[in-house]
Amino acid sequence: MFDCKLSSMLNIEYPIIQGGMAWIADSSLAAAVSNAGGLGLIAGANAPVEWVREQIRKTKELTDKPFGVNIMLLSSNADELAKLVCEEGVKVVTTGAGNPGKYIDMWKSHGIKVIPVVPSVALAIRMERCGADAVVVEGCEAGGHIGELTTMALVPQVVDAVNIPVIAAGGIGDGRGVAAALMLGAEGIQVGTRFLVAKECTVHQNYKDKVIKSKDIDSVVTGRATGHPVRVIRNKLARQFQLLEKENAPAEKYEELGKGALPKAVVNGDVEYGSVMAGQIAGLINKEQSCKDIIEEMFTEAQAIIKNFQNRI
Ligand code: TUI
Repeated sequence: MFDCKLSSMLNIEYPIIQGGMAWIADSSLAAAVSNAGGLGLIAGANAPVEWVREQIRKTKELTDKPFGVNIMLLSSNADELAKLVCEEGVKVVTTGAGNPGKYIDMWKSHGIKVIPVVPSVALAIRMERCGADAVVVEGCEAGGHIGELTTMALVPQVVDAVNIPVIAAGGIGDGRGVAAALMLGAEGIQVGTRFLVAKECTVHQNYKDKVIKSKDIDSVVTGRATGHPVRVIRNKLARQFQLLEKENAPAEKYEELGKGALPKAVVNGDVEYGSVMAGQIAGLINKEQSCKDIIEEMFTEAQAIIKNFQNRI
């Protein structure tokens, strides 16, 4: 239906890839997104290598469609995960929170499609020169670790600067977002926050409810002072981070407060003292749905919007 370079490159039906949400994106979510015609991803994040290997193998049992692994480059075992995806025959790797340049040749030699997430034009150009197959251009509307620029401003600038396909991310939660991203010149989209509330997403129910209840202004960015800004839904933990920022506290204080905060919310369901990473589009999301319903709804809406505009011009 959406005939584009990205769908043919990745051998998927819809040009949508799932965000590699740390502690959340496991085989259940990845396989459901892939079975629905998108590209599902397993989050490497800080997980033990053997857990990631098991998730890759489980995903292969749950789907015969392509899927990928996201490698978060701030994680201490990024080197091991970079090798693991080669050993396990993973077809696609996305990366976040850093420059994956040193791994690209190894991944390419194993036939892996490499899609770094970039927050700037400069890094997109560097990634293209290093052999990346596409880039995810992520605006600061996204949840989790973010850059400075918005999706609206960044996507067209990267589209003008590179020849590889651009995948827009950050603030995309429905068909209007899909259509807008395509208008900006993107070949596809990456979605995180809406998949948080997917039926197949195994995040704690309290986390899903927090996303569903949140309104437009309920996300905040913490950690700017440490150079690692992270967008989360506001709660008691976010307020404690904001107080540290006001006091100009040393980096160790942030580390102490942030330690284990993501699993506290994801696994234990403590959405007051845990870190509830989600994007600004959370305010638009109001129900749990299957991945299939989410993807089909988004693309049916986008197609109707685009057709409607074609009739008006
Ligand atoms: O990576 C993400 N989002 C994430 S990772 C994550 S896990 C985490 N937990 C606690 C603290 C920090 C992270 C949660 N959310 N998105 C992709 C992304 N990558 N956004 C921004 C960037 C990025 C930033 C700088 C990519 C490259 C980069 O390069 C800097 C350089 O070295 O040139």
